[in-house]
Amino acid sequence: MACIFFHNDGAGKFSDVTKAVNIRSEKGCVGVTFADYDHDGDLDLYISNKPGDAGRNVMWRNNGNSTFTDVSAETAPRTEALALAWSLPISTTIAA
Ligand SMILES: [Ca+2]
Repeated sequence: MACIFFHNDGAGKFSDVTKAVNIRSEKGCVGVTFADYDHDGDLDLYISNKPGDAGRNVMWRNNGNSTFTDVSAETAPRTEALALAWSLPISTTIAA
């Protein structure tokens, strides 16, 4: 199953913006995780794909302009893991 990126219009409707945000949809998508890995204030995206011939897992950097860039080669180890957990640096403070 391909990943589809939906935009919430704020009025209860969603639209498919997968191509507009530059997310390449690979077959076998099984999970997604959002986090701000580079601490620039924009949520980045990690997509886990089905292991095997379905495709590789991909780390997408949020460019801050409604598009994403594949930064897997620079950031994420090549893995066939089905899920990803993010951790915050110990020095990070979470506002209540
Ligand atoms: Ca970010």
